[in-house]
Amino acid sequence: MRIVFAVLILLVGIAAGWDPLFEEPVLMDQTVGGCADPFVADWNDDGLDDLIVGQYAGGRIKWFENTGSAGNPAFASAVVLQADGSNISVGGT
Ligand SMILES: [Ca+2]
Repeated sequence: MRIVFAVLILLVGIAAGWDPLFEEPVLMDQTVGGCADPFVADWNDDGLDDLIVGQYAGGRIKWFENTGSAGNPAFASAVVLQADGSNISVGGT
């Protein structure tokens, strides 16, 4: 079953010790599977933080490349991450 994520908020933190400061949230209109678990990481090592989203439904991990900038992120459509030519599965339903 697919669940449409109407809003996904990306918090870009600027850490100052244990007192983080957050930028304005970025709203996304993307479709991911149920029980999504987003994580921010620079997956392709281009200096821009991307979104890595694990999902329970289907057990897939999706990469949303940041095609914008650090201060104004925009995200490409999802790419299902693979290893050895097969979709990575982390279990789930
Ligand atoms: Ca990146």
